Amino acid sequence: MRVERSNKNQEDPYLPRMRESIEKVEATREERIDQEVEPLDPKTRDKVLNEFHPDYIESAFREVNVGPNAGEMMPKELVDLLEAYPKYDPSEVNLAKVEKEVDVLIIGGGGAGNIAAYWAVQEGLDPSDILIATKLRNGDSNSVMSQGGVQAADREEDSPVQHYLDIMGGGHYANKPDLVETLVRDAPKMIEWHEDLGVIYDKDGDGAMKELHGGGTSRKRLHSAKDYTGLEIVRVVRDEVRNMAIPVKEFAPAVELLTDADGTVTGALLFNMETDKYSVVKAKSVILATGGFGRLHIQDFPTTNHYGATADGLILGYRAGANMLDMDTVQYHPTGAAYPQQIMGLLVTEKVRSSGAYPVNSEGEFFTFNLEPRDVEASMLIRECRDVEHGGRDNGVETPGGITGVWLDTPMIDMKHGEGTFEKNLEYIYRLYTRFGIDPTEDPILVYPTLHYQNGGIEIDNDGHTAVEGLLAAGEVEGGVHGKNRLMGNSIMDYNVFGRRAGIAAARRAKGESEWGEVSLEHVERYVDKLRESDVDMQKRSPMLIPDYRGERTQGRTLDLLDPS
Ligand code: MEZ
Repeated sequence: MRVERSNKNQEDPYLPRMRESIEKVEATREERIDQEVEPLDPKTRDKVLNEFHPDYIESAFREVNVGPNAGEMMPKELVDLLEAYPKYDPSEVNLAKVEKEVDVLIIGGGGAGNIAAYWAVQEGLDPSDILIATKLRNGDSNSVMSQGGVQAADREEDSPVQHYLDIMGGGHYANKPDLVETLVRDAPKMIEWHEDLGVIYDKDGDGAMKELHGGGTSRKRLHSAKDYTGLEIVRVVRDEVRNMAIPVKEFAPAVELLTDADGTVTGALLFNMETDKYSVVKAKSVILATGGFGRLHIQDFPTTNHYGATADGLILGYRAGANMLDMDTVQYHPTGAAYPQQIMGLLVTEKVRSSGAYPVNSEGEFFTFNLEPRDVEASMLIRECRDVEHGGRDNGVETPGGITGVWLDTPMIDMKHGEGTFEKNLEYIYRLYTRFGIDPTEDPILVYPTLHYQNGGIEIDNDGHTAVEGLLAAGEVEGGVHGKNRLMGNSIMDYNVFGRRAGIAAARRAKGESEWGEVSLEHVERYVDKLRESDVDMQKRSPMLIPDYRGERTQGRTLDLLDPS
């Protein structure tokens, strides 16, 4: 049912000066609707990235001094956590008291964790020999917040080779080729598996899968469930996990991995957030599936990420000796909500652009192709908003909170494809905005890049093994698949393909181990020695577990930036 446009009866949610700019957008819409905008050539793309992408701001990065990636540059906010002392209180930890012994311990209850658990059972493990331990509730994750779609080359005019080339090009050819090959080969099978389980994908009247382009794709291969694709997939998989009665421990983040004398991972130290007590879980294989790091608010960006995305898995894995790849890049999604303030930084799915909407500047002009690879599109938006003095074009629209954004001309979608298209295919976005009196089928919405994804992560092989014996990783915490820039819809496929493979590999490894190993925190003690040698401030502690929004910090911006005066 159509929601009555509330601003017909209420005050205009846009300020008069914003409304004046919207009038310019409306005045040019008819002539823009059939206008073609060409993608940038490779040379210009590089130039724009160099000048405007936040990854190219050298002062935002710092060299890591300890651990397997010592000598590499990473975002300062991450290095602060890598170069920090453990959080647990040794006087409260009793390693001799083991709460549970399992075959496979999965740390994280998002898409990768639940999929790994499902496939570990398919590989022959008894569900009761698995444990999913998760920081928040099972399912609280970026996986469910992923909106626009999942890529798989399953049409005649497409092929895994084409998909492979797109991923490699999008990632600036820094990707690990064998991981990309694995992803594109497995992808069509994963979509079939979803359908068998009951995932409801968008279909045409004749039952064929509706597939769209995403930024940087050479073929239409985005499969979606309206604009809550990740939620739909995790809904179904999590139901399976529940039906199989795989044990789940909620509000119980791992605060450290446990290792034996050889450095093999043999379990984890969990922290019960409700009782403040630690517990020891021994495991024959451990899978890190803790997701990404959006809540570090790198370079003070707001984020699309869920509350628990605080890089915990990276910290734990790194202390145990797992190396990381591509941590010198961060993904900023081009279209985060810039207005109204209550939703600042939340995701406005790329599917809005895939469905025909274009970014438009304050004068009502196109300034970019709408489906450039993400890093390029984000840079084009930043260029349009930045003032001339700093090399930009100063064509953004300022919000009452002092943020500058550009219009995403959402009414173009119904104009191109017929009334009702937006509401039917982009239900979430429609509801998100109408709650604030903005009808995106009538008015454009204001957007600006927002921190969205950790392009890199812990290096894995094709089956999710890390460099550390006994430790596997799956989903956003691992790296290598996406190189220096992920394309839309490959994160969902990543957590599916490598969640499945890690679950199977962990189960196989566990079946080959007759006994549980010894558990110790010796690897942490060795890491602490190195921190001391590097004179790291003793006050610094990690993993973060929960972001701290007390004091000045809001959703990624300090309060003075939001002060309209
Ligand atoms: O892959 C993603 O990040 C995704 C699907 C996001 C989106 O724009 O919807």
